[in-house]
Amino acid sequence: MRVVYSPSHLLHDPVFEVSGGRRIPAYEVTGRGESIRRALEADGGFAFVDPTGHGEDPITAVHDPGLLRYLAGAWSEWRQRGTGAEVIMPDTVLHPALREGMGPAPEPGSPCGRIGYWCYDTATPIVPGTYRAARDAVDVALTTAELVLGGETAAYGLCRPPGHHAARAMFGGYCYFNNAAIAAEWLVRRTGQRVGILDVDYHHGNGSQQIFWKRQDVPYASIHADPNRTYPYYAGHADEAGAGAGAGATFNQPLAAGTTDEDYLAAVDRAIDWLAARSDDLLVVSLGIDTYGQDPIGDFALTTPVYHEVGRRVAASGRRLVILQEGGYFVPALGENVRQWLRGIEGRPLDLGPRSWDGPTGG
Ligand code: OKP
Ligand code: ZN
Repeated sequence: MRVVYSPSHLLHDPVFEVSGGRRIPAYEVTGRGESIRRALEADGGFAFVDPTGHGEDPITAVHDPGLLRYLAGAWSEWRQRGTGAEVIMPDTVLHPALREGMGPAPEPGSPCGRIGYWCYDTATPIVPGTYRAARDAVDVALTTAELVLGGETAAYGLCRPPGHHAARAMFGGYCYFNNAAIAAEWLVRRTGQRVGILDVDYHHGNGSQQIFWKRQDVPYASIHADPNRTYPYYAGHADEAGAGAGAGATFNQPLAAGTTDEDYLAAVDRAIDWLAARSDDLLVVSLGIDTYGQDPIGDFALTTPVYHEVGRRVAASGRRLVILQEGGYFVPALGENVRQWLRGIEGRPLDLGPRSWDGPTGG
């Protein structure tokens, strides 16, 4: 399988985030991308490809051009302010009730106003290399989509930073641009087909859901932790099913803490069947590995072999697959779990060898 990878993800190197009122070490770190790169290189069955530039148009096909403009200039405008802060992070955000009944707020002119206008949380710091890395992650996604249009049955894009929390006009949740949504929209425009999104990250992809909420040509199926207990808190409930032309084209399966391999596979089967009835030849997969039992921010109980089986079942759906990395924060096993997932896609056997975290001499 072809793997699209860019070392420029290393430029996005946040040190901390603010979670539950505490300054904690960032979870979305460069080591994640390198764990995956190393595991796929060591496997020997993957061919690495560089991304190619696709410009701004595929981004503004999905996002507010103001969001792109903001992210492109955020670091230099913040630095000119001269506060010496090491990251850009909001202290004041545009809560919808602030202007309830009064119409939309204008985009502010001041740096502190602008960050809270576009960003909704304190988990998604902007550092000097963030914009370059986020733009290149989009190109990784689009190059992966292009490989599949060029005839590959499946290809994998090592997107970092991830994307599925980024909405049309908002970023957050470690995500800046919605890589999967941009790839799906690009595929729709290229092929005229209905392109499904299968989101298997532990968190609900509120951004992807928002972007395609009123669309029937990009059905969105997500399997995730119940938002009543987990980020992103305000979306991903089972009764959210889309609206307008997109009524019935969103399918959420919120799951309980402690979700097992067996529970999870049943949800995967339901999502695959649901998508099979609503999409044509192509699927974009938002591949998160934060469903793993040892993930520091997840509470599911999945084990390494289930990733191989999920991959096998997704491949058995017969769709051509654009597989894009989202989350997964237990770095020691992240690369191995991605590797098993992709081996499952290719019909290669589960390989719990000596290199594997869960293998006989692993860990
Ligand atoms: C990104 B992806 C909880 C903080 C959660 C953000 C999590 C973003 C996950 N106190 N912070 O879906 O893996
Ligand atoms: Zn996640």
